[in-house]
Amino acid sequence: MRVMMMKKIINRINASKSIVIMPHLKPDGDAVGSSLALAKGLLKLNKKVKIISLDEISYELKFLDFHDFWVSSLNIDEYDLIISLDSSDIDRLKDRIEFLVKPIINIDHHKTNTFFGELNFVDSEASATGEIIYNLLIEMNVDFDTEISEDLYTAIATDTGNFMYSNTTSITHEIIAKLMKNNIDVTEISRNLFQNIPLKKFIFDAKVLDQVEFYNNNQVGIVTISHEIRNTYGCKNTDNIVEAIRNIEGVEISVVIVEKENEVKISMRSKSDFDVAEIAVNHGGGGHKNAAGFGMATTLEAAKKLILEELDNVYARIG
Ligand SMILES: [Mn+2]
Repeated sequence: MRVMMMKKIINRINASKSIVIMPHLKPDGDAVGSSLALAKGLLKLNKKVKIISLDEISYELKFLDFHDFWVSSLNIDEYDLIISLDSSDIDRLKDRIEFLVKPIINIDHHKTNTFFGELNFVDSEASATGEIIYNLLIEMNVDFDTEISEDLYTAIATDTGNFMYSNTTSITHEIIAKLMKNNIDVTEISRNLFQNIPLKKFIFDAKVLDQVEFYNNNQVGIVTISHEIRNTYGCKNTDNIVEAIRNIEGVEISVVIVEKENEVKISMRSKSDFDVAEIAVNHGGGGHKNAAGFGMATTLEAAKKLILEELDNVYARIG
């Protein structure tokens, strides 16, 4: 099945002249890294290619060479194909709705993927979309240079929590071993990705982490982040906070509730077998077993109450 779908996608790409790549909104390391690797690979195959995103690339990913590809606007009439990367559903592209007027190939690894494309390659066993793009570029006989290898290393290293999460497999490490043969500097990449926090962000994190509350015998850690404090420190990305809470001894589930313009965003992480994607899907969101989220038009306090009730129900069920 997968081999056939990969072949269909390659045929479709071969038949195309100009391709727009769409990573999900608020692109993370996997979305940015796989988009850049695919764009650079397609350029080698003489395709006209751009990556469209309305978001700025996050500080820890700016070391990747994105300038020739990353645009916030383009003339969609000049393109004949869209490739969506790392998006579980069409809502993750909805900020660019006016560009969604060409056939879509959907490539992703979220088990909650809704198969919204004309062709869909969804492999929930892949640790990152970067793993799928690695295989696609191999199948298309693209020569892996240092840049493409760095982009894919970044995609996989970030989505596996630097190879710590349960999605990391022997295949992940086999791919990484092959990428490392292409003259990439893993120490330098890791420094950029993980040891590069702006001081302002660090102070913001310290203030937020001071407010974390614990429930269910300290197995649940939860914090709310107001619009005001995010604006004061200019901090958009709070993924590291939900991860820091999860990293505490005995914590099984961490929850960060962020106040946005017209809604609140609930982001959850879990250890071991607790499936937070189930809760997210019930509320119209998505994700993976150990990392998921959703949005809601409500207040911070109401969202917190709702999550605590949901978790109480789950705890009552699993004991
Ligand atoms: Mn991903």
